[in-house]
Amino acid sequence: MLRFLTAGESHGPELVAIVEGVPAGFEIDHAGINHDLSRRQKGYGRGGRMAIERDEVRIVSGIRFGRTTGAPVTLIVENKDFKNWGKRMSIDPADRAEAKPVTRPRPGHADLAGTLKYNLDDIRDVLERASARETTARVAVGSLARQILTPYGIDALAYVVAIGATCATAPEGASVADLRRITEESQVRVADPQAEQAIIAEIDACKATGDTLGGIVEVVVTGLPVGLGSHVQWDRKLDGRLAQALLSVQAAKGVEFGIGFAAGRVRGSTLHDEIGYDPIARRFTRYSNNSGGTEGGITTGEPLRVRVAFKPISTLMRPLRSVDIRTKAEATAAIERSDVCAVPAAAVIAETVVSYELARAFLEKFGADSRVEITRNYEGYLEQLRSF
Ligand code: EPS
Repeated sequence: MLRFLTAGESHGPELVAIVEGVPAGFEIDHAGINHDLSRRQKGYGRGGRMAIERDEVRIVSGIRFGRTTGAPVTLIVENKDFKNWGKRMSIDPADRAEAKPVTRPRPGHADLAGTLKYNLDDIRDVLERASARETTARVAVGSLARQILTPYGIDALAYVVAIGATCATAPEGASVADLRRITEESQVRVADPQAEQAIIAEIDACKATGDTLGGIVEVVVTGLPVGLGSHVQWDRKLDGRLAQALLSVQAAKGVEFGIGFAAGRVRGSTLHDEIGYDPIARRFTRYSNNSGGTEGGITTGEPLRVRVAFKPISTLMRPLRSVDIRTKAEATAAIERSDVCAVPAAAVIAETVVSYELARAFLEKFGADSRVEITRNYEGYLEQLRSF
């Protein structure tokens, strides 16, 4: 079973992930993980932190000579900003006086609920771990997981489809390769140059007024076989698992598959993806993909299409009303250095989070201890489908 945990604070020395259940024999391209980490750092609208960091992963276990050994893989990303924090993130009780406590919770962040729940007297104890900086570790894990799927032709791509009130529309008939090329060059990861200009102008306007912006990203995954996930038990349904994974990303507020919430407003005859059969490829086909690639919690073999809505970042440079947790007096929320808009980065996070969850489902279906064994299982299954 593939599983992982992350640890680390936003301004602590480093972020760490331990991934267990990685089978042996997969070639891991270290530079590929660093590439995804650098993609996560990009995007118009990010704050000062990204100028300080140059996220690079150090792999300290589970890989020898570029190949997985089957042992747990430990991934470490250093926080370069740690050195600027002096003793404020120290573990030594003698350094407590060095840190001025944060006492004015930001509406929208984990600040207040986390501080009350854990009975803390400094909101920093919550915000350091709740920060979206943690996604650095998750992107490293998802990027590693992506490299388990790549040899089987499974490919995930995410891009931005809306920021604030501006929707970005991809060119009609664009292939995934086209979308990758166009969105990778875009400053806000959209496939629509006109929308890009409007979004940049809106980010500038928000920055000028001390405000922030959210948006929507779309993840598309091609090359999936029919049959990942299962209808037989609630916690094995793939769409449910993907939704949980995606909603656990900081600032995520909603997930929809295929036509999503619109499915509740149309008739069944319009919605459901009619079935055909291609006798040459010896596979079942669909006339549409409104489901977004899952039925009954199982992949249909059509591309997976999932959208995630992200709320605007909760640190506002023109802060909202709050209350000081010590004095209970009305106050404005604390200001942490932050981003105006991190939705382009959220797309990369969603892409890698989905890759991880799909790799987990893939290994559940075909899983074994080595790549050779997995490939044999996978190819045998494809042949079984063809001769069905
Ligand atoms: C982030 C690092 C953080 C923030 C942001 C995401 O760095 P810092 O707090 O030092 O500026 O830029 O985190 C948040 C928006 C948040 O609310 O926690 C990153 O690496 O992505």
